[in-house]
Amino acid sequence: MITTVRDGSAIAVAGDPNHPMTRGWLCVKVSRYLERVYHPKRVLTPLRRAGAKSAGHFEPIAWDEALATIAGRWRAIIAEYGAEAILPYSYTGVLGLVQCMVAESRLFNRLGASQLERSICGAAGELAIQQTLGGRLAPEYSDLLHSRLVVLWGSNPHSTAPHLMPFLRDAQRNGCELIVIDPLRTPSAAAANWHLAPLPGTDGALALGVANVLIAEGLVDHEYVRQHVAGYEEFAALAAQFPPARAAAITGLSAGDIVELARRYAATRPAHIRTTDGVQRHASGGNTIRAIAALPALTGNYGLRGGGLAYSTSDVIVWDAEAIGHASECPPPGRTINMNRLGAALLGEAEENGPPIKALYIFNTNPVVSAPNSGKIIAGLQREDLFTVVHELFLTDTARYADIILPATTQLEHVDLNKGYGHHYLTYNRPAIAPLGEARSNWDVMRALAEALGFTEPWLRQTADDVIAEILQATPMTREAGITLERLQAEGTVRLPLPEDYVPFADGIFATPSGKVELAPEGLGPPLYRDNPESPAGDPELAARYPLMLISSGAHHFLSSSFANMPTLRRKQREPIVTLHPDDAAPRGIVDGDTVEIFNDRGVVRMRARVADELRRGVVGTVKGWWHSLSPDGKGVNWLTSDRLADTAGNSTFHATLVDIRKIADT
Ligand SMILES: Nc1nc2c(c(=O)[nH]1)N[C@H]1C(S)=C(S)[C@@H](COP(=O)(O)OP(=O)(O)OC[C@H]3O[C@@H](n4cnc5c(=O)[nH]c(N)nc54)[C@H](O)[C@@H]3O)O[C@H]1N2
Ligand SMILES: Nc1nc2c(c(=O)[nH]1)N[C@H]1C(S)=C(S)[C@@H](COP(=O)(O)OP(=O)(O)OC[C@H]3O[C@@H](n4cnc5c(=O)[nH]c(N)nc54)[C@H](O)[C@@H]3O)O[C@H]1N2
Ligand SMILES: [Mo]
Repeated sequence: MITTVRDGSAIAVAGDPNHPMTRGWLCVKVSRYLERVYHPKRVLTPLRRAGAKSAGHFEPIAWDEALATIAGRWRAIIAEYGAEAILPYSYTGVLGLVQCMVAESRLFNRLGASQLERSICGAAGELAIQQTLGGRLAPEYSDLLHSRLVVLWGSNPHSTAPHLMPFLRDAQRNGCELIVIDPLRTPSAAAANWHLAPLPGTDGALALGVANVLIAEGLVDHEYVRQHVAGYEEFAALAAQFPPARAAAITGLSAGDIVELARRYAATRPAHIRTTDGVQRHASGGNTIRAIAALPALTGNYGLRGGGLAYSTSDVIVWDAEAIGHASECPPPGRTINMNRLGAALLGEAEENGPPIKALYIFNTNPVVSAPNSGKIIAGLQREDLFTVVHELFLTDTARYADIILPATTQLEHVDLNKGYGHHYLTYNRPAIAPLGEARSNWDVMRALAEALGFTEPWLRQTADDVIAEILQATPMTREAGITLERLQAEGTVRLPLPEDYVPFADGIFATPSGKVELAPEGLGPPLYRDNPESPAGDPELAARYPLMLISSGAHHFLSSSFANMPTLRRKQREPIVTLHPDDAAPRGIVDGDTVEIFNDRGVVRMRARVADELRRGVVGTVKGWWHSLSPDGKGVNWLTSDRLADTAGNSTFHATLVDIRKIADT
């Protein structure tokens, strides 16, 4: 991204024409980034609560006073309860090396604070890929031009990865076939040759059904399996239990469609599967991704240009962990709190393995809007004895519950180093303008807090540039390739040292214990299928009361709850809308445009109904991101979602949510 600056103010942002991914254009959200930077409601000074929690009354204070207050409260809490009573709560408001990874680890390691299990997004998928392939590696977007078949499996790049789309469209123009597997007919699905709409959370059974057909019809690449796959026998024995008829009964697809999917996938090479997060925010998310990741192994698609599987490119470079967190110089790590259980943790669950949480330090995240089961989180944040600091750009729904709010910088105002989110380039984020008002970056606040707490370690005092230089030097890949801070500053974007024709796993070597694709890893076995506990199949009694399955995926004009307070983008996203199938709307007396309430035991949320046959009967769809405070009755979708954890890595299960919907009289 290139920013044009005049007299110290940013006046335009544009994609870098020389960057191989953005190629001169930005997505609908980031192209309006200046509206965010210069938003009249940015928080520009530290603030102290002046009134009841959540009332939204704050008064400005000086940084020195804010820092001294925080250090004083933390010292007192540590003296009485120990450092584990402090919980840092952060996610990926920024994804950079310094402002995310280093900022979330160093100071809190030094304190011995509670650790946060950051599992709200893709932890199940990440671990599943790790277990199966040994690391998260994925092909370049441009390799789609070599694909003859692309399967988008629970992935909606039209909205969530727009820079992929030109490559996909070019591939389609070259004759590549596109199959989309999604309970919703997303824009990505509408442009496909074939759209399959399984019941949510049943993709594990679908993948096993496809494997069953591949095996039964002799479509397996046995030479590839012999050389590069471990656990085939165990996996095949499991797949034998999922003949098309059974997979059809579970997924709600026809047996014929499952057979057809397997045949087309096996017959068209290279075939590329892109599976991202839709399928894994379910109770069996990890097993589902493992089952899907088996299919390229059975057909010998790994290592083929235009084939393989795309989940994430994140492990193509793994930063030196010690340089990031300096954990070896710190007290033993505190107990771990799962971020999806924030409400429960604040309301007593934390005491099962340590002291109560007495202090929260929230940054890079907006849990009141974005984390599951909002009602519990809000109840927890209202605790009078809880000392909450929120470092933010805006007075978000979360910041309203803070005792102290600290003003944060935007990407235009701080130094950072970004690695690819789906590609293989490193980009140095050079600040274009000075911080607005008294805003400080995440890392600068950590340095200031370290000083207020009296810590003298040099790695708590470094500038962001020094941090980057240290980590580039400590990480073998960048050190050996001569990728230095100076080079990044000079070139902006630098390709990772990978061969020009890089295709993951082209050498047939996987970083697993066996060196092969593991279909039944030691201690795990093959990827078992289980019904979502919160689904009609998993809990018929609950489904009798709440028969509709609610999916809330990424909004086209928001990034989670970020950007959802920007006037232009809010106008484009219109209002909170729930889409129902005509056959679900009719018996409820709901017509297009009605105001409705979506409800279950966790909450009641008001939205506009849209009636369309864009999704399966029994499935209703909305988006994540609308702020509660900008929603019709002050409640957003996560009042409805479950804080149950998935099978793998303590992942969230947002899409495993049962609800019902009723029409309400228009007001
Ligand atoms: N515009 C925009 N872009 C974003 C985001 C955003 O909020 N807005 N969020 C960013 C973040 S944090 C992430 S993690 C990524 C996520 O990006 P994606 O992986 O694309 O995730 P989602 O949009 O949550 O879901 C993708 C699709 O999965 C479908 N789905 C849900 N359940 C199932 C299921 O059981 N089976 C199948 N087959 N499909 C299912 C949904 O209908 C949806 O169309 O996007 C990133 N990009
Ligand atoms: N219903 C439902 N809910 C979901 C999902 C879903 O599919 N359905 N998806 C989940 C997923 S995939 C994710 S990743 C999570 C995301 O959830 P969060 O990580 O909470 O993401 P956001 O809601 O965008 O909140 C990020 C906040 O960070 C702030 N921020 C941005 N830059 C900075 C900075 O430099 N410093 C500081 N201090 N703050 C900054 C932004 O202003 C914003 O308020 O949401 C989850 N929530
Ligand atoms: Mo995410």
